[in-house]
Amino acid sequence: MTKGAAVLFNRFSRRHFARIAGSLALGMSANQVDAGEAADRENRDGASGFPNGFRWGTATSAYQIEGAVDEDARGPSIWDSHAHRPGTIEDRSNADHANDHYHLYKDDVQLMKALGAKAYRFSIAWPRVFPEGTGSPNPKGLDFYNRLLDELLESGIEPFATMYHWDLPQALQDRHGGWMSRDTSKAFADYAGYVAERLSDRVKHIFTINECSRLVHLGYGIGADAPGLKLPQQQLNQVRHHVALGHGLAVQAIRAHGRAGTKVGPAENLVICVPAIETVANIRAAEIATREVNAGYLTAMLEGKYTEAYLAGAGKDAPTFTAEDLRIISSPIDFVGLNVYTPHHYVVAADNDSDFTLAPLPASFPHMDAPWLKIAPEAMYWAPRHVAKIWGVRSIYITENGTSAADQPTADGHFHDVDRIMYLRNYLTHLQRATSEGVPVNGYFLWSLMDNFEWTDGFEKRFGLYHVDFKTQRRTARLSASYYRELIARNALV
Ligand code: PNW
Repeated sequence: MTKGAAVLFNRFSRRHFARIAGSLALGMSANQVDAGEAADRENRDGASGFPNGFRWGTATSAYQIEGAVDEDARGPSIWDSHAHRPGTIEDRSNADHANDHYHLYKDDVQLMKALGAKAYRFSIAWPRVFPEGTGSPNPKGLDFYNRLLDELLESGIEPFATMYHWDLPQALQDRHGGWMSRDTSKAFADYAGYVAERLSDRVKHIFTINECSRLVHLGYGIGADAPGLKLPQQQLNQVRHHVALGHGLAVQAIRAHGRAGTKVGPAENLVICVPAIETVANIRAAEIATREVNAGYLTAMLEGKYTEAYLAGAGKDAPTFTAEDLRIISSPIDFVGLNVYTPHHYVVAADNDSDFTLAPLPASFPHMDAPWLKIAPEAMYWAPRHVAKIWGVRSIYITENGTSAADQPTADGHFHDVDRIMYLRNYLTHLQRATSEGVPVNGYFLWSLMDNFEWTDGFEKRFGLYHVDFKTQRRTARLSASYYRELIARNALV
């Protein structure tokens, strides 16, 4: 416990004790004690609040919720093909219908409104806008997002759009091997510029690519995600370079075609390095490690170079690139989006060449409803703090945070997802630690508004504040929805 926290703790417990003692002596009623508690809570809010104007929102992505894959001339995406390939999805499902959000978007905006959320992060499906990836745009595809934006703004919800959340037009996979070719990076920028030109009158914040590292690693490295490839190391490193290049080209295209003042940045799943013990030496080691383990992505985007250790480690498999590529990759951005779920490494300072050791997570490390979702609330402190400290980033959004939970309905139809509430409360406590120390986090998007198609886990893993019955499309608020509504209303921890 920090010194400040210890002092606070003592003050609260002393006062609490005095109140209880006093109420017993005076024979106060339970109600009066409650009033005392309310006062206590107000005091606590003062110490546990978030900055004024902090944006609270929820997040989703196109393929995971929209459905309507054949409607209004949408082209096929690599995820349509992947999900229809036997053996790829845990429950043999696909997202042909998913949440039918394409038709139910108005109802879904009402779900956000009921939370009091004032921001929403969604993604635009590239194959709706350019069914062939490039060439003729499909106005009917873009119209869906026009309708969605109008609905959001009418409900007082600020839209934050992601340009690429993994649903590459299949045509680009067929023509160029997807991100194996820099033609895809260029096509991405053209599409992003086209969309920015038409939507930036209403969308002021744009994320380029969601989680470069996952799409590269799972899509092209181990082949679990679309397009399901297992490339050798050199080609994989080249894909990584093309994805980073696509980000940079899109930043430039969005600036060139969007309205003045349109803000743009990536939505990364930073590989999060937590100091194992919060000593000065370990914190320093965790910062050094963060630069290295993110060398292909955020480090390149923010520094305009691949680190020596990254290139040396890749050796003969290093990607081919030009100095101009690196200038593009590091085009100035307005903010960094961070998806924070889980710690990736605990770091211990070491007297070796790299100055750090990555401690492997023991098998006993606790996790949520998915084995990868290890529980470490402090990841929510260290991720933005590292990004602000190492690179001097002045605006950060938590673009995703949340957990799946396996709650079953009670006899009267309630969903008491108390483990999700536990997870959120603890992560948000560490987010509050960060903002109260001045780490410049401007908003938080909870993943997810509602249960949806969880990629290779199909519909088996449920991340929603709202439960979805996929047979009837009925949405039911879970207890965590009440938790989040309460937190938003107070702009403080609950
Ligand atoms: C994110 N990790 O994926 C995606 O952006 C969402 O589309 C997805 O539904 C959500 O998280 C839940 O899985 C991640 O291992 C997958 O750190 C894995 C990790 C992080 C994010």
